This record gives sequence, structure tokens and C-alpha cells, in this order.
Amino acid sequence: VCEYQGLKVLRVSHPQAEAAISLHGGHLICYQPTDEQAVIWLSEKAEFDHQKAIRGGIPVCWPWFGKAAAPSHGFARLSEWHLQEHRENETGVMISLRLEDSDATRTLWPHKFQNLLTFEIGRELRVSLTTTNTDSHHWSYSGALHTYFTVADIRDTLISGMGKHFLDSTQGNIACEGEKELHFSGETDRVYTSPKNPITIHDRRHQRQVQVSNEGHDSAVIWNPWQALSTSMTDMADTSFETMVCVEAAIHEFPVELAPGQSHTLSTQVRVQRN
Ligand code: TA6
Repeated sequence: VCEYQGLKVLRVSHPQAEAAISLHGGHLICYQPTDEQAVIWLSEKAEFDHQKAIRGGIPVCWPWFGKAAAPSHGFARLSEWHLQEHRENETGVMISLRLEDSDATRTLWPHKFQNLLTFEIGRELRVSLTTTNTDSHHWSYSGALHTYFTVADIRDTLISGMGKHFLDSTQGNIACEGEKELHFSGETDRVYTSPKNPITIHDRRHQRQVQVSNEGHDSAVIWNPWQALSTSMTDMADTSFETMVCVEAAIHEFPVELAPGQSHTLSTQVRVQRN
């Protein structure tokens, strides 16, 4: 554990990969398999502040997605997580973090819970969020593993495998049917409602494909803010939209309902393949 701009960060250095995880937010901020370029994007203007979510990495949006309530995308990405377990072997490192309800979380959301967030870091990356209802009544939640991926050039990147049906957040969430491949030429904010595995990011200029396989989700969100929105955000450089795309494992359409004692796992797995 080291201090990075006032936040506690776990640094992982293993023959298979390097990574860094901030306890603020339970937020993976860097992942790079050995002999490969960075896979996860972090904004050069990211703010490392206990009151804010980090721009880039893998924000944990929980127990709601988007602006359903305040704070936007829930409180998990603003909370301090605790180290639960750490193991390693020749294939990689496993780190799990824990977040439980507190007076602060119950003011925002009146339920008892336990979240275990597990990172398996090696040639591939797997992130799993297991949510358990530790209360005496049913409750439901939604959310996302809101992964920001690095691409060489968004205009030379395409995505496949996300299905055709989506809700377009740039047009008031109207239901649309798209093509099998998504190319980028403007602001894109879509909730794909029947995604398959894997979703593939074809990063042509890096001559690689990044495969994203999600479980425990009902949707895949794909987001690029493009120029105007990037410029309006204090934690993004004006042109940094050119080197990122979010492909998210989301619980969006059908909130997960948990009875007391029940658990559910949302996960995303990331694998890089060279052309
Ligand atoms: O996942 C896409 C999205 O919900 C967009 O609508 C956009 O607002 C983005 O997430 C980032 O949200 P944030 O609260 O981190 O600024």
C-alpha cells in the first residue's frame, strides 16, 4: 500500500502484469499485462480527492446506475474500501476488498449489505463484485463495472458483440436497433440490452483486440463523451476522448432483488489478443 496524491493505493507488480487499485472507490486505476500496452485508461486530469470519483479506471457504480439518485452512479465509488485478502502465485495476484454499510451509507440508502470486490490480475484481468444482503428485509440494486479502456484512436476503433438493440442516452433513452459493428464519430452513450460474450474492442492502430466477457449483468453500456462533453468536464483533457472508450458490465434494466442472506455476483473479464 502506498499514498498516491492523498489516497491509499495498492500497487501490484508481478511477472505477468502491473496494476494499481485505489482503496477510495475500490477503484482499479491501472492494468498492464507484461509486454503489452496499458489496457485501462486513466484521465491525465483525474482528480484524486476523497469527495470525487476518479475519472478513468474501473469505477464501481453501486447500488444504482447513473443519476437515479444522488450521488450519480451511487456511493461505492466514493467510499473507502478495506483490504480483505491478498494471494499470489505464478499466474498472478488476487486481491479482494470489502465494503459494508455504515451510518453514512444508510443515510443515502437504508439497507445493510456486504460487498466483496475481487481483482484477479495476470495475463488476463477479472473483476467480480459479490453483493450480499445482510439485512432482515428484501432490497434491490443496480450498478455497473464502468470500465474505461485505452484505445490508440477512437476514430479507428470499432466494437462488435454487443448485440443490436440499445437505448440511446443521447436521445432520451429511445429504443434503437443498430448495426453489428459500432464505429465512433460523435458522442455515444448506449445501453445495449441483449449483449453476448465477448464484446470485442478492435483497436486497429494498436493492432490488438480487447475481449470483454461479462457475467451477472443484463446490459452493456458503451460510452464515449466526444469533444464538447470532454471539454465541459474538469477532469478530462479536451482531446482525451480520442484515446478512450467505456465498455461496461451493467445491471440496468432489471435491478437484482436479494432476500436476506442472498448474494449476486457481477463480473467482467478482460483479455488482450494481438492481430
Ligand atoms: O456509463 C455512461 C454514463 O452513465 C454517461 O451517461 C456519462 O455520464 C458517464 O457514465 C460518466 O458519468 P460520471 O458520473 O462518472 O461523470
